[in-house]
Amino acid sequence: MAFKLYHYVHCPFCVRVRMALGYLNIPYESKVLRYDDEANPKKLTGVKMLPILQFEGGAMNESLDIIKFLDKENKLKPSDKDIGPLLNELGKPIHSLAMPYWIYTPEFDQVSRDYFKNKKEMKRGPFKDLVLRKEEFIQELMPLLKKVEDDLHPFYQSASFGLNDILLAAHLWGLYIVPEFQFSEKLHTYLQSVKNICHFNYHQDFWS
Ligand SMILES: N[C@@H](CCC(=O)N[C@@H](CS)C(=O)NCC(=O)O)C(=O)O
Repeated sequence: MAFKLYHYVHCPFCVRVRMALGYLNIPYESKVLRYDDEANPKKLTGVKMLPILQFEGGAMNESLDIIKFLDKENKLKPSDKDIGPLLNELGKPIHSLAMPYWIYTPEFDQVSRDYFKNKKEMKRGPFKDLVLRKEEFIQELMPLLKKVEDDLHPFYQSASFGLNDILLAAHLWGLYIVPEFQFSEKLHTYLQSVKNICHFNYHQDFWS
């Protein structure tokens, strides 16, 4: 079956699908959409939300549903523990730190940057204030990251790699773009091992 993945490079929900595709060794066509492109996602699934997986005869969104659909042999066994609440907690400071930098990567031009900024500033406030508040977000993040670190054995709450590692790594990945933030050696090593296991290359679509 031929797969096409519509995604945003920065988006953690898209990154998790890219990681799963890599882990499962499933070839796919990568299609990075402009953030201000409303028409194409709506044409595919009716909503402006990525990631979208397109296949013969259909298209679907929701990253977890996509991964479940792709993982026919159940290689990525989910753990009993729902990591969703932790990801929500992490997402708040991570995204406030990362968003002002994401918009200056080659994924964006002035039009898509303004679209993203206007949309996100409605919820989070002006990006220039987010940048000024970076220490506050880093302080909020540190205890959460310590908790994550204490739970690496060497994978998240487990001796073996699983779906939760993909979900966690995809969320944490955003921090690599923040110049004032540095991962501990343990977390960096963990993220790099997830990257290798998933044959993940964050930048591949920027430079191809
Ligand atoms: N529950 C969805 C969430 C996906 C999501 O929030 N995608 C964001 C990008 S990170 C999006 O498409 N936002 C469109 C917009 O805000 O315009 C999933 O897991 O796939």
